[in-house]
Formats: sequence, C-alpha cells, structure tokens
Amino acid sequence: MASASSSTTPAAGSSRSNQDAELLPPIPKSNAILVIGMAGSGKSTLAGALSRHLEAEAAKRNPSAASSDPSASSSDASYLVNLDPAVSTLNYEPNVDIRDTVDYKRVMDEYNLGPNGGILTALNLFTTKFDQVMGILEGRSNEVDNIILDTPGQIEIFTWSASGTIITDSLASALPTCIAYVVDTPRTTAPATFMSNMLYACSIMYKTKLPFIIVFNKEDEQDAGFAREWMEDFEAFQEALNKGNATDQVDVGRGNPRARGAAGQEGEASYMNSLVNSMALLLEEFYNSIRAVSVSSLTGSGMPSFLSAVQEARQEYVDEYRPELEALRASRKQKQEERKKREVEKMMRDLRVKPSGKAAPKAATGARGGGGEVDDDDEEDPRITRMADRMRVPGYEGDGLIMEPDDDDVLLQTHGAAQTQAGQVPRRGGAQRGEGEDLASVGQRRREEQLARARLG
Ligand SMILES: Nc1nc2c(ncn2[C@@H]2O[C@H](COP(=O)(O)OP(=O)(O)OP(=O)(O)O)[C@@H](O)[C@H]2O)c(=O)[nH]1
Ligand SMILES: [Mg+2]
Repeated sequence: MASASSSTTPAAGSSRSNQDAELLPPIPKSNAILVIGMAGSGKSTLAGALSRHLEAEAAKRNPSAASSDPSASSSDASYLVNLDPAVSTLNYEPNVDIRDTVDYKRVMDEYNLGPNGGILTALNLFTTKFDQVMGILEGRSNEVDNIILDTPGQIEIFTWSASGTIITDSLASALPTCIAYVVDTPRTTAPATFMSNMLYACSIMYKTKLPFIIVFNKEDEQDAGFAREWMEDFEAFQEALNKGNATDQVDVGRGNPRARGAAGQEGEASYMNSLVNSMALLLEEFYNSIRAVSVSSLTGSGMPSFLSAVQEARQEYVDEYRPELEALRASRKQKQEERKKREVEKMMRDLRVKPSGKAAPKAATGARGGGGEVDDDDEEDPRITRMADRMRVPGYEGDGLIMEPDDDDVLLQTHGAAQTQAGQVPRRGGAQRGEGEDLASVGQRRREEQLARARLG
C-alpha cells in the first residue's frame, strides 16, 4: 500500500508534459477531487471539511488578504461542485449545484420514477449541460488549488452510469483528477464487509484508471489501523478472519462478543471465509498501487495527509495518466486523418481524378485522339474544365478531368476508353458528336459506322 507521506510532492511537476502535450491544453493549477463512496460514508461532510481546511490554510498563508477581504482567500482555496440532486442540506456552500439546474422531485413525478431512477435521470439531464460546467471549471482552474466534486449517495448511480463516465472523463481530460474513495471505517471492521468495499474500490479504479486515494473516514469513531494492517499484511487479515466468521465485526479494541465467540466453530471452515481469503490474495496488487489515509470529516483531523495524497495523485496523473491520454488523442487524430485521406482518395477515384491533380491520361478517359493513340497536345474540352471547376473538391487543388454523367459524350468517352485500351476501336471520328449535330444523328452515324466496320472485318 502506498500510504501518503506528509511531505508535499511538488504540485507543478508538469512542465515536461506541458511541452509534449500538443493535443491537450496545458496542465492547470487545480486538482479535481472526485469524492465517491458508499451511502452515508461521509462524502459531503468530507467535501465541506476539506474546503474549510483549505480556507484556513489559505488564510494562514495570506493573512492580510483574508482580513481585508474575507471572501478572497476562501474563494481561491477551493471550488465546490455538488452532483447529488437528492441531498436536502449540505454542510458547505457549493459553487455549482446540480439542484439549481434539475429538480429531482419533479423528475420523479414527470417520468414516474422511484428515488434511484429519479437521481439517475436528474444526473443524466445535468450531464447534457456538463460542457457548460466544464467551461466554468476550466475558467477557474488556474485560480483555485482544488476543485471538489461531491457525488450522489447511491454509489452505483455515479460509478456505473454513462453520465458518471462522461463527467469523470471530461474532468480527467482537462484537469489532474483523482478519486477520493470514502470508506465508513466503523462499518468496515468485518472482513467480508472490508473485502466488499475494497473490491468495489478496485473496480472503480480499474474502470476510471485514475489516481486513487482510499479515505478511511470517521477515525474519531474508529481507528483505521486495522484496515491499514489488513492491506499491508495478508496474514493479519487471515488471522482476523480466523477469529470469527467473515461477516462478524472483528474486535478492534471495543469488544465484540460475536467476533471471538465464533472462533474455531463454523468460522474457520466456512465457505465465506475461504472465498474472502482467496479474494484478499487477489487484492494484494491493488493495495500496492493505491494510497490510503485516515481522516475524520467531523473533527477535521487528517486533512494535511489527505492533501499530501492528493499531490501524489496529481504527480501520478502527470506521469502516467496524461501521457496515456495524449497517446490516445494522437492515435485518434492519426486515424481521423487517415480516414479523411482515404475518403478524399475514394472521392477522387469516383470522380476519376488523379491524386496529383493532373488530368487522367487521355488513353484512360479517351475523349480525344484518333487511332487509339494518345495525343498529349490535345486541348482540354472546355465543358470538362467547366465541370471540374463546378465540382472542385475543397482541399483539392488539381484541374481534374471530371465527366458529366448525363452527357452523351461521357458514354462515348468511357466506352471509348475501354475499347482503346484493348486496342480495338478508334474513338475520334467514331460516334463523337460534331458541331451542330443532334443526338439522333450521332446515333444514326454510329450505327452506320459499325455496319461499315463489320463489313470490312
Ligand atoms: N463520527 C463521524 N461521523 C461522520 C463523519 N463524517 C460524516 N459523518 C456522519 O455520517 C453521516 C453521513 O454523512 P454525509 O456526509 O451525509 O455522508 P454522505 O456519504 O455524503 O451521504 P450520502 O450522500 O447520503 O450518501 C452524517 O450523520 C455525518 O454527520 C466523521 O468523520 N465522523
Ligand atoms: Mg452526500
């Protein structure tokens, strides 16, 4: 487990990436902290506590500004976004609030939905305007240090919905973004509950691929030492499991009668225990790649170590996530260009235009030149030039030979080309329409000539 150190990793470490990033805007000063967690784990309380801590830090750094304009330091310290449409009261004042845009209760009534469907639909409706929110956030992204986003209580509504993915991806493509996964520590002391929570966290990390911080909240009620130990030492977890059934709260200092009572009976041998054991082994790799901190959103303890973890996450974003994003953008751009090129080539083929922009060889288009020979000095047909001008493709600079599909000559040209290439019938002097000659006469003349040739042959 990569636990957050108290020393602060340089926030800006992004100059290299900035130089390379031609396809993405430069990395801004702000970090986006997406607060996710199970219902009631303390997401909103954490968002509020963090913003208050940042305000206090900003006031300490710049006391004169804070005293002359009390709102100045706080506004630059953090920017808060509430994405929970169903929350009734918040312990912070959000700068952007989904409730200002969507009325979740009306959505429920209008679409005849239950509470979860209502939250999901409200979030979907809000996501259709998220580009405007991104505009606001990007506008502030070089002024504030941290943009904190509080998500809806029902975790799956955010993590497994299209709108959650759109919001997360939009943020991550513009700002160094990390996930703060809030764990309700007092409710996670049973090995199976702990495991489920960690598996959920793991699935979110692999889905978003973003830097990840596990925040063991409510440390005022329950110390998170047991969780850290389980993450670092598999045997300690196994031992806890063997003390009781996997679903029992493990005695972590406050005495749990069920925990020890079950030891050695059904606990050790149960299916649940062996399943949890195997999954714990699988999670070892996950534990190695994340950072974990413990805080109390109620008392405000642990905020400095949480912010250190955010800075580490920022560095991870710059070193790992951003280059991948750039590579992805570059390959998408290259594919787009290749597709565009293919389409232009196809169109030029359809229009029978040489890619160089020069007229196609006359032998192949065959409107002029007698005896099947190509006459290089032949003048271009003015009607063809006019057509070429009319149909000129944007971006194509050539004077391509474009044939008029409903012109009788076109049929003759095409037909003649095939024949000339095969070295058979000379075109010019064949059925080409002469000055003042109408189509009927041309047809008549063509038939006569064919008859004559047949006789000769
Ligand atoms: N003791 C203690 N209680 C906390 C702490 N953080 C939050 N709570 C309490 O936990 C309850 C839920 O807190 P919220 O912040 O609303 O949790 P949430 O995850 O935003 O809840 P939903 O958005 O409804 O899922 C509230 O009663 C909080 O007072 C903490 O650090 N310690
Ligand atoms: Mg909340």
